[in-house]
Amino acid sequence: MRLAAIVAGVKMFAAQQLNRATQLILICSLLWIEAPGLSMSSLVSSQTEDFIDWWQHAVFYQIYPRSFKDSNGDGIGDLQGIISKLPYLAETGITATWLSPIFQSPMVDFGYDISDYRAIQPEYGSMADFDQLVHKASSLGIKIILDFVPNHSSDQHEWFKKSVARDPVYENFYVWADGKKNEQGILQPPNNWLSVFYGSAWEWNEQRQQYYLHQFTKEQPDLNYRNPAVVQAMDEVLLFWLNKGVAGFRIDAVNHLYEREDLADEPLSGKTADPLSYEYTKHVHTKDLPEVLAMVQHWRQLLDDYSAKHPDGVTRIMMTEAYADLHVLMDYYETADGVRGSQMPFNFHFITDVDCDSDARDFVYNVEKWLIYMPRGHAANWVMGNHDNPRVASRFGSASVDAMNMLLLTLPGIAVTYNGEELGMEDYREISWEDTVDPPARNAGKKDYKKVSRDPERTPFQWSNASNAGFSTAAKTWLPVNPNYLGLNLAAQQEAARSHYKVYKALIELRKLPTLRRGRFSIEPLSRAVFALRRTLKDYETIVTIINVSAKEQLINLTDFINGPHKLIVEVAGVESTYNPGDFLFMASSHKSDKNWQLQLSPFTGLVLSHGPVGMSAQRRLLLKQIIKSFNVVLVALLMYNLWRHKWTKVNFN
Ligand SMILES: [Ca+2]
Ligand SMILES: [Ca+2]
Repeated sequence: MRLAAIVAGVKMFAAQQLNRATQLILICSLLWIEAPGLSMSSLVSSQTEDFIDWWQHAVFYQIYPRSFKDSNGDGIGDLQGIISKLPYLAETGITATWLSPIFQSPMVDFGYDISDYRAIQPEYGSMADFDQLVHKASSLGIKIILDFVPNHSSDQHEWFKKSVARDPVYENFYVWADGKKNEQGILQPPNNWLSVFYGSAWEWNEQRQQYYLHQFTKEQPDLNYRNPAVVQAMDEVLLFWLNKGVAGFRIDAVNHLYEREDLADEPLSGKTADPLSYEYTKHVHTKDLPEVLAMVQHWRQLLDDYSAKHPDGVTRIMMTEAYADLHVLMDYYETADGVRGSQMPFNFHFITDVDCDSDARDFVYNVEKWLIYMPRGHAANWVMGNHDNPRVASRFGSASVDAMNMLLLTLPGIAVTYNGEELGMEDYREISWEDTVDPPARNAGKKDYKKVSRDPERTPFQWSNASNAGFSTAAKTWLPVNPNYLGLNLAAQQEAARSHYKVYKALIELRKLPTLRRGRFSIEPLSRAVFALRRTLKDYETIVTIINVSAKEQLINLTDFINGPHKLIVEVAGVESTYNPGDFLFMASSHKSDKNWQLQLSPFTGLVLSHGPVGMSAQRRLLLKQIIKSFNVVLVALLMYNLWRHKWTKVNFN
């Protein structure tokens, strides 16, 4: 009907204004766009696409606010700094970002110790700044996810102060316990539980004459989720921020929420002789308790109810942080009896299970295992980096930056990028002891701090080669800027003909293809050095990503993997690649099988290729699609104008 109406409209318009030749061109061009079955129609037809919710194929860009952009020259990143860079995110193609904590905090653990869950940390800005951030982000099509830190508050939170004072409302808001006297009559913590950040997980409070639990620093007392008033109070925090317009939450350290009630000792692991190291015990009573799952499901219900009640229809989501067994993570998605929890139980396997020594089979196995275990009907997610782990360039080597982004952004589902990874920023491991601020690094002492410090991956974002990498005008920034910023910065990469940033941006653009949004997926090792993944969708081009994870150049025969087409198009090639986007690669025809077609891959590089059904690169076709759409809009506008000028009754079809 739509097609018929448009054709009739064009005929009417043309009958009055144009000669026959022009009429024909107009009608043909519309037929070309609208007619089903023609390959080009796949470029504009979206009505038949399966429903994909906003988050199911998004790239979530993690911002570490303290290091992103300083707007007022105090050396600390802030909300106005983020606001000023939202256009950069939009231009890059980012549609969702999650912010590490921005709430009021004494900053013992840089915002993961919150003293007021409903206030903005003054050095980051005001609530008005936050409202402006949400508003501006929304106008640019970017959704904001906040970091929700439920396991513990700061010891400076009013709740904790009142709990210490045994205020009846807050007395049981935290996990308190009496100590045990040893044989010498000296008071000891109630059990052998250890802090993730080293030492006993218990701290004596003189005023209350009891120990309190802290799974992280002693300034981060654990909240008591066995108290319904705590659950209620935290629900209200979530609703407060939902009402501010956020699209969901990243939930911090979720598997530490509950501890065993009888405070039994944890068994020894045998992994280390240091009784103060977190590795000394097996955390069977302080981590991954079944009650965690029930709380995640409770929060999911809260988010679903909120989304259902709001006319905008936007699904509010949660992403959960838990370094846990695969079976546990899959239950977060959905339990065996069908109860749904987190939309995104973070998949940290690219951080924890592969590194620069992994071969192609390790990578394939790493991807497959998540997909094999994931319950049907859910979206996979792939986290390539975050503020707690060394950067991609430092884990896999700087030569692998483009290949890892190709992998991340062509896998099915959700991609998570830590700020700076689009440039291939590197850890600054040589930060001096004097400049080191990360709590576990300070706890480890001057001799060992470099091994555990998270400061190296948290240094300021490298915007340009200006002073402090364009991050701040301060004399001293909160963490030193990596001195490699003179060569490695965004401005340089935006100007260069080829750069990590340009590769990243091209990959995000490519992700708009229906094949990458909802195509089927397979992955295979082609050798120990090379693996390839394939995305296919009926009537659309196939996308193939090939990655060489070895230090040697590889010649690859793709004949078996690709099976059929004679021509491949290079969609994305890395900075060091010998190929260029738009290059055609021709395979030998079958009767010349003695000359099997080979592809050359430099060490640690990847390529994203496409083939069929149209012999044009997907990038160019996306551009053409925009042009056709614009053309369509102009035509419709002309028709509307004509309808307004000439009544239908006056039309004389010829
Ligand atoms: Ca600032
Ligand atoms: Ca806890």
